[in-house]
Amino acid sequence: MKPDLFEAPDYYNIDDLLSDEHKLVRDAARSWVKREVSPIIEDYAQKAAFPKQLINGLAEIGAFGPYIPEEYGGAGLDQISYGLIMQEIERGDSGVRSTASVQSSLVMFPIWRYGTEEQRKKFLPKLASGEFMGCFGLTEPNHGSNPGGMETKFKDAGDHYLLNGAKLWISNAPFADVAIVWAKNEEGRIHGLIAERGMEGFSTPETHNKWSLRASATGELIFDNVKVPKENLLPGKSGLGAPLGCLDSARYGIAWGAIGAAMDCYDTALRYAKERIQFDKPIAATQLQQKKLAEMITEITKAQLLALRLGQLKNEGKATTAQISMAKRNNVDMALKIAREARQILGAMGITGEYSIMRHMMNLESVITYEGTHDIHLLITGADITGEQAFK
Ligand code: TGC
Ligand code: FAD
Repeated sequence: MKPDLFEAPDYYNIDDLLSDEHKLVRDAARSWVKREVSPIIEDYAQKAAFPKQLINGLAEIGAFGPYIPEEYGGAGLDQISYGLIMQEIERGDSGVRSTASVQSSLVMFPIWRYGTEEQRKKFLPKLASGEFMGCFGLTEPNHGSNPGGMETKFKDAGDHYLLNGAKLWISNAPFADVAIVWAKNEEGRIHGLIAERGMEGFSTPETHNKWSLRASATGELIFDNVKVPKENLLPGKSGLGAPLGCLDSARYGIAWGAIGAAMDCYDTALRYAKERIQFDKPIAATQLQQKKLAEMITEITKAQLLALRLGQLKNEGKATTAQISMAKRNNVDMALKIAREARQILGAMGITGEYSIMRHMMNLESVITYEGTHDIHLLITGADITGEQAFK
């Protein structure tokens, strides 16, 4: 892979709107990605392996629980810093950002928000340091966009619960130490349970043959009469709103993350277009390539402003689910379109692993599907503005 010459585009001087702390956190993540992720990531994506050696560095830049209070091992940062960290990591690779998103918003968040003080003390510091890795099991073979129909269930068996069912497409599952599992009780009410590796009847087979997010490990969670201690139930919230609340936080991070992938594709294509000579002049001097590049920077700038405003709302506790959906949907779609256009600017070179663009493009095909598909987010916006649910 070519050396990482990335220069972040900031066409509207958005840096001026960030605090010194935001810039410090962002720059630390940016240099870590350049130093540790860029040199190795193509190789790991090509061989479809998760680079486990990045776990300590992710913890050090505050990517595990950026907004979780310091008393539980988190970085105690605000939501804009969280977004900026996700942006920088996804500039390197969406799969690495996935690992951090899941750990922070889908594992640490529910323990922090819905867990007991004992659960917080037992799990959060180890998750923040990367000593424990976690995963989040909501999707099932028969229930993706419609998680409310889940079949995974648990029942009271005296001093423990008995958990049965299966989850599919679970990021980090193959190596996770703990899994936040969403399952129905005997009354059909959804609850979160903490399953721990080593519990009898709990297995996590890996899903192979992915063309996307190849540097992220994906797998199944299988529960065959697993005895879960009663103290592993998250008591603070039940119903579908509990997992959906975690998704709000993760989708917010993805809205920022996708900007990172788009910036990397744009920056690579701009540099290539200035250097590549055809018909005795740089292709950057042709109107057709300028159109592509000008539209890219316009869309990136709009996405940056959308994410920043959403971050302000989130800091004030005012961001709604529908606002988060709009940003996730818009920014991921924007990044995927930019990856496709940028790939064309590089011609044949664009399909190789010498450049990051094709990897970003394939990764973004997952990002536009997980955490609510492109269609589902449109329907969330539609329901919000009309007051009419069109899902069912
Ligand atoms: P609906 O009737 O709309 O809602 C059920 C209950 O939940 C409440 N609620 C929320 N509560 C908190 N936060 C939110 N964001 C909420 N959204 C809804 C709602 O008020 C209601 O409460 P109550 O008390 O009235 O019962 O539910 P529905 O069954 O009609 O479904 C709505 C829909 C389709 C929007 C939702 O289910 C959905 O978002 N589907 C998409 C599924 C999804 O996003 N799955 C993601 C799995 S995790 C993942 O992909 C991780 S990828 C790895 C990585 O991040 O890197
Ligand atoms: P389906 O729900 O079957 O949808 C198929 C198509 O139908 C989509 O285009 C969808 O938009 C459309 N559709 C569905 N319902 C409607 C409707 N009402 N109206 C119109 N169109 C509709 N899940 C987890 O729980 N944890 C994870 O860590 C996790 N990680 C993932 C990692 C990867 C790499 C991938 C690819 C997925 C991951 N997922 C995870 C699962 C992900 O959240 C689901 O794939 C996603 O929610 C969509 O579900 P589905 O794939 O079953 O598609």
